[in-house]
This record gives sequence, C-alpha cells and structure tokens, in this order.
Amino acid sequence: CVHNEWFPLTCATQVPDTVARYHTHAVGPNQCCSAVVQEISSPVVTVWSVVRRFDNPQAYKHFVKSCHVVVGDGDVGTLREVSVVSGLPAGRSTERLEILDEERHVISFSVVGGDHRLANYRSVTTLHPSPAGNGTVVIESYVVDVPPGNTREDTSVFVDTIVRCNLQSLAQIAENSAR
Ligand code: A9S
Repeated sequence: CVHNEWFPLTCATQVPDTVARYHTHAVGPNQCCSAVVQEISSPVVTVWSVVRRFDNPQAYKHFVKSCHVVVGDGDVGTLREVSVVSGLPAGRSTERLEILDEERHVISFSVVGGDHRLANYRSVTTLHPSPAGNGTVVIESYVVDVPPGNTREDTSVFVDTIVRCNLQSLAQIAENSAR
C-alpha cells in the first residue's frame, strides 16, 4: 500500500507535488512509516550544507560515534559504515545513499546491514524555504520493518524519537553557525 495520509496533517505549509512524491513510501504489511517536521531559523543553503554530507552524519546525529565511507565518492550508491554510541541496542549500521538532489534539496538513504533491529529502514529528508521569513522547514519521513516482538506503535515511537533528536540537533547547529 502507499501511505501518505500524514502529509496534510503534519505539514502546515503548502508543499509542491514534486516534493510530496518523495515522501510517499510503499509500505509493506509488516512495516511502519511516519514523518517528523522541524522548523529551523536558518536559510535552506545553511541547513543543506550540513544535511548533504552523507560522509559526515555525526555532524548533527548525536547517536553516531563515527562514520566511514566504504564504497563510493558521495554519489548515489555510496555506502557508509556508521558506529553507534554506547547505550543503544546497536553497534553499527551499513547505509546506502539513495537520493542526493542538490537542486531540490532531497537526501535519502537506506539501511542495508548492521547489528541493530531496524531492518529495511529507509528515510527521505527534504528542505523547504519557510513561508514566513528566511528559515527552513525540514521534512523527514521513513519506512521500516516492524521488528519481531514489537508493535507498529512501539517502532514509530522509537524511530520518531531518534529522528526528532537528530532534527533538533540539526536546528541548533544551523542556527548557531549563522551567528
Ligand atoms: O540515522 C538516522 O537518520 C535515523 C535512525 C532512526 C537511525 C537509527 C539507528 O542508527 C540507531 C540510532 C542506532 C538506532 C539504527 C540504524 C538502529 C537503531 O536501533
């Protein structure tokens, strides 16, 4: 099934169809999907300069201890190996760059391996100029398998929390870099 009912609910701004398309995921019977929206008081170019660095997720993702590119040079298909900070139910994650659109400000990656429970995770992050002023609206949506023994609800609460943390950290970094 294709799931995008959240879209008009979580995004107060008018988003063009070309953008909505990126957040429309095919969701399998044992998967869940959700999205997080974050307002940032910095221009799109500033936020994009942080988000576009597939080789440097630790710049704003606090759960990432280190990251090494294993194959590729930043184009689609590049693989990174991420080490996770201690205290999480994971040690490492192997991730593939799926979309990097420098004009539309879209980045997407999928999880292709690792020792965690988020199998078949895929996210899409898009940046939009905020309608009021020179800020940015970030939309990050994802789809993931519901791990055995968990509910769809557990899974989206867990993942939404991580994504919200990442986007709040992104906001702080982008807002501070402008000062
Ligand atoms: O890295 C992201 O953009 C988003 C998420 C949800 C990452 C999740 C994670 O890296 C942990 C934080 C380690 C949590 C993975 C792949 C699995 C986890 O269990």
